[in-house]
Formats: sequence, C-alpha cells, structure tokens
Amino acid sequence: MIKVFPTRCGAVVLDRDRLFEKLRGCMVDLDRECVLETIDKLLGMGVKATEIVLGPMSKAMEEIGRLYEEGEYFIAELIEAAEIFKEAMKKLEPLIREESRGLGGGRRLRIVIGTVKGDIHDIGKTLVAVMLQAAGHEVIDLGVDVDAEKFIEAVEKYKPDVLGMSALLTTTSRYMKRVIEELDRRGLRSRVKIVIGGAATTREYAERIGADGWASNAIEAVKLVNKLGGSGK
Ligand code: B12
Repeated sequence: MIKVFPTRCGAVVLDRDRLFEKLRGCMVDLDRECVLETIDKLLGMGVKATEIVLGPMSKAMEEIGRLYEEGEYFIAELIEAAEIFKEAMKKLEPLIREESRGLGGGRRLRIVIGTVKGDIHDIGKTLVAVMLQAAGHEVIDLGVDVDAEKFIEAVEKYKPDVLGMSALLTTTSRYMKRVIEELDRRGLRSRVKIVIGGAATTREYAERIGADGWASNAIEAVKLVNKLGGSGK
C-alpha cells in the first residue's frame, strides 16, 4: 500500500520515496539499526527487496565511495558499510531469490563468474550471481581475486555459456583484458560469451577489450546474460 501525506509546503510526498531517502541516509551514516528498521518498514509496505538493494542501498554505497575519495571516510568506514550491507542482505536475499524466479526465460544457462585478480570487492558480483541463479541459471562462483589461469581452468572444466568478470578498481579492471587475451591465445575465446561489470567498468570499456557485453546492475546483468545465451527474455 502506498500512503501519501502532506509536507510543510503542502506538496505530497510518496511514503516509499521518503523511506528510500531515509534508508540511503542511514546507510551513508553507517547507522546499522536504522538501516535494518527502514528496510523492515519498506518490506512491510510491499516494496520489492530487489528495488531496495538496487536503489537506495546501492546509491548509498556509491556515496560512501565518494566520501572515501574526498578523505571524509577512511577504510574503516568502507569495511563497516560492507558489513551493514551484508547484514541487510541476509534479510533481503531470500526475497530477491523469490522475486527473480522466472527472469531466466527459456534456456537454463551455465555461468562462471568471479572478481578479477587483485580485487576483493564481492558484494556486487555476489548479487549478480544470486539473481542469475534465482532466475534459473546454473552459476559457478569462483569468488574474488581470481587470476587468468583459474578463469581458464573453469572455462575448460565447466564449458559455460557465459563468463562474467567483476572489477571495482581501475587497476584491476585492466586485468579483464588480460583474461580475454589469454582465452584467445588458447583458442577458447569463441566458445564462451564474456560479460563484465563493476564500478570500474563501462560499456565503452567492455567494447574496447572485446567483451560481449556490460551491465550496470544485477537486473541488467540477468537480461544481458539471457540475451547472449539465447534464453528468450
Ligand atoms: C564496500 C567497498 C569496499 C569494501 C569491499 C567489501 C566487499 N566484501 O566487497 C572494502 C573495505 C574491502 C574495500 C576495499 C578497497 N577499496 Co573499495 N569500495 C567499496 C564501495 C564503497 C562499495 C562497493 C559495493 O559493494 N557497492 C555495492 C554493489 C551492490 O554495487 P557494485 O559493486 O557496483 O555491483 C553492481 C554493478 O556494478 C554490477 N556488477 C558488479 N559486478 C558485476 C559483474 C558482472 C559480470 C556484471 C554483468 C555486472 C556486475 O551489478 C552489481 C549489482 O547491482 C566502493 C564505492 C563504489 N562506487 O563502488 C569502493 C571503491 C570500489 N573502493 C575503492 C578503493 C580505492 C578501495 C581500496 C584500494 C582502499 C584501500 N586503500 O585499501 C581497497 C581495495 C581492496 C582490494 N584489493 O580489492 C575505490 C576504487 C577507486 C578506483 N577507481 O580504483 C572505490 C570506487 C571508492 C572510491 N570512490 O574511491 N572497498
């Protein structure tokens, strides 16, 4: 149910939007209790868990990153933010799985995914893995700090339809090119579609390094994988 209520200037504001803004703020302030409570309120209103994670929660993480860059936050705050995000995910993940059911379209695809060498950011990659799996695909998650050899071994062993790589650091995003070159050198490149993502990547970068696609978030990632794998939706 969506409630409306008057503001001081007489305009009306949607309850959902007000709570989204509150959640973003609590997350940026690293106020764990407020984050969890606000999520409960949003879920109680019938707001989808996927919207909560891909909306205010993800926006807050970007803002926290900016504060870090500007020297207002330090590594301790990034760690705290990641912990709060993961705690919230314990509550949200089962719901996201429910909501993602059926997003996979017709064909069940096999996807190998990992965060590239030198990079330990795993929140976004794991979210993509969860949604792909919930959409009906088989996902082999290689974890973080994955080197070219490990990606190649997985391509040879599992023969996936799609290989997904994640990078959040500018330095580590360069490694994606190395993995693609190595796959090419071993004659494996044409056997698998390659998709990339993560804050350090762009659509242009994906094109430049010869990947087959790029996605800005987990829902777009599922759509992209479906399309590349010929899975209908
Ligand atoms: C939390 C965080 C951390 C945590 C990570 C904890 C964890 N378990 O993941 C910790 C504290 C460990 C950390 C460490 C560091 N971090 Co950090 N971190 C962040 C922060 C604030 C949030 C990342 C996040 O979780 N976002 C939320 C998720 C949901 O979003 P996402 O990752 O973007 O994922 C979505 C999409 O990108 C896409 N996607 C992601 N992966 C994939 C893969 C595929 C295949 C597809 C299709 C799509 C896709 O879908 C996802 C879901 O919607 C970012 C800020 C930012 N702008 O991203 C900085 C940020 C990435 N970190 C940064 C830095 C500098 C570091 C450190 C080097 C700091 C230091 N001096 O030690 C270290 C590096 C450690 C390492 N070797 O990896 C910089 C990177 C700058 C740059 N351009 O290189 C950022 C951008 C902050 C900033 N603005 O300065 N960090």
